[in-house]
Amino acid sequence: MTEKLTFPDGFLWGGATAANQCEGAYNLEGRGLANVDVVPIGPDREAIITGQKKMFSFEEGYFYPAKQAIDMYHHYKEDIALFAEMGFKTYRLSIAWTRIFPKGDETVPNEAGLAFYEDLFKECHKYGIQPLVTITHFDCPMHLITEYGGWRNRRMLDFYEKLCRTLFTRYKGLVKYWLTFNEINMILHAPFMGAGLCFEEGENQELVKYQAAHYELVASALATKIAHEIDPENKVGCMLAAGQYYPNTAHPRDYWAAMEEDRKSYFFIDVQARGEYPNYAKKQWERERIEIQMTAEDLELLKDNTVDFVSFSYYASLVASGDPEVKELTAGNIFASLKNPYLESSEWGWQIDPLGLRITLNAIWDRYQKPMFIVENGLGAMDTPDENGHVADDYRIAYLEAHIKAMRDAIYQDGVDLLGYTTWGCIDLVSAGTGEMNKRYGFIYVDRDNAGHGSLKRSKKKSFYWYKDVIASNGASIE
Ligand code: P53
Repeated sequence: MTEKLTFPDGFLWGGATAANQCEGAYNLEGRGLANVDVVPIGPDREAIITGQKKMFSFEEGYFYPAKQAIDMYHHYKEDIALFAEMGFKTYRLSIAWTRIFPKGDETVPNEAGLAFYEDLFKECHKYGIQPLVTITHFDCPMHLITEYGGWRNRRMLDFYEKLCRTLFTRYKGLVKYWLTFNEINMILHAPFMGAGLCFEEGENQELVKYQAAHYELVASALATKIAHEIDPENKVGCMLAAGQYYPNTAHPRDYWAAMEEDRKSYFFIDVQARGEYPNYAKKQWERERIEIQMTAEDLELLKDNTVDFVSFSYYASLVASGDPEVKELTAGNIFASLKNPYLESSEWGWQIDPLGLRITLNAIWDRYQKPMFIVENGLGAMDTPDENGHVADDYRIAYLEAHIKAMRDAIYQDGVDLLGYTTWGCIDLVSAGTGEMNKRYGFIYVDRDNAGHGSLKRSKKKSFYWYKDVIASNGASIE
C-alpha cells in the first residue's frame, strides 16, 4: 500500500484558545466576574483551583493574570488575520459566559457581549475560517458560585440552558461546531476551576463532584437537544482531557490500575456518547455510598441526546501502578502519573509520546465509533527571542510534527475517523495550570511576562511558517 501523505479533503486544521486565557478586558462593557478571573499565579493557585482554598474576589498581594491576559479583546482582528495567514480552516475559541450573562441568572443577555462574539465570528468568516466554539471553557460566573454553589446546584441547568439558547439563536448560521464543556473530566481534578466547586469542612467531596458532574452531563445533553432543534446543521461535541494510561509493569494489578484511571475519564464520555451511565460507575457509587440525585427525565435526556462527535485534548500519556510502594510522580501535572522511563519530558514534566496519541485515537474510536476531533495538542515551552525578536522554536516543530504523523497513521493505517486538529494556544496565552505566560504554546509570540510586563506585541515564530506549509499542503509537507 502506498502511504498517503495528505490528509482527507476538508480536514479542519487550525488552532485553539480559551476566553479567560487570552481575552483580558475582564471588567469591560458589562462583563461580570468569573471563577477563572480570581485564580492567581503562585503557590496558592493549586489549592484554589482544586477548591481546597476559597478565593472569591481579588485579594491584596496576588497577581491575577487573566485580568489582562494577552488582551485579545482588543487585538482579535490582528490575531485572526495572523491565523488566516497561516491558512487556518478553523479557529477554536470559547465564550466568556460573563460577557453574555454577567451574573449568570439574569433574564436578558448583555448586548455588548453578544455583539463582541458576533463580530469576531464574522471576522473569521471573512477569511473562510470556521469557528469551533466551546460554550464553557472552565468558566462559571462568580455570582452563581456565591449564590448557588456552582454546579453542585440543579438550578445551574436553567442558567446554562439560557446561555445555550441565547448563543444558538444569535449565532445561527455563523457557528456550526459546538463543544458543551471543556475537559469535562477536569471536574474531578480541579473542581473550582472546572465547575465552580468549593468544599466545606467534612463533606463528602466525591459525592459533591459526581453530583455536579451529573448536572453538567444533563446540561450537555440538553444543549445538544436545543442545538439540533434550533439548527439541524449544528454539530455538538463533548470534550475530554485524554491521554492513555499505561501499566507501570506487566503485572496484572498495574494493568487494572491503568484501566481504572482511564475509566475515571471515560465515565463522562460513556454518558455523552452512549447515553447511559456505565455499570462500573453505578457499582462504584453503590460501594462508596454515593447517592446521586437524578430523575427519570434526566436519564431520558441523556439517552436521547448523545453527541455528534467526540473531541479531546492530548498532551501526554500517563502511567499507573497498583503497587502502593510505587509513588514517584512526575512534576507539574494535574493528572497524577508515574515517570515513564521510555519517554522524554517537557520542561514542565509532561511526558512526550506521539505514539500515545495514535493509541489514544484508537482507544476512543474503538469505544465510541463517533467522528473525533483533536481540539488541543502542543508543547508548553520557554521561548527565548533572539536580538531581532525572532523565536526559532525547532523543539515545538519537532513535537507537532511527530504528533501529526501519529494522527496520519491512525487515519490511514488504522482507519479512525478524524475531523480536524486544532493546536493548543496557537498564539501565546496564560497557562491554565500554572497561570504563567512563560509556558508558551504559540506559533505567535506575545511580548508579556509572568508578572504582566510587556508591550503585548505579536511576532511570528519559526513554527508559524512551518504550520503554514503544513496546512497549505494538507499535511504533505511532513514526510
Ligand atoms: P496548561 C492539565 C492537564 C491536561 C489538560 O495546560 C489541561 C490541564 C490544565 O493545566 O488543560 C488543558 O495551560 C486546558 C487548557 C490548558 C491546556 O490544557 O496548564 O483545556 O485550558 O491551557 C494546557 O499548560
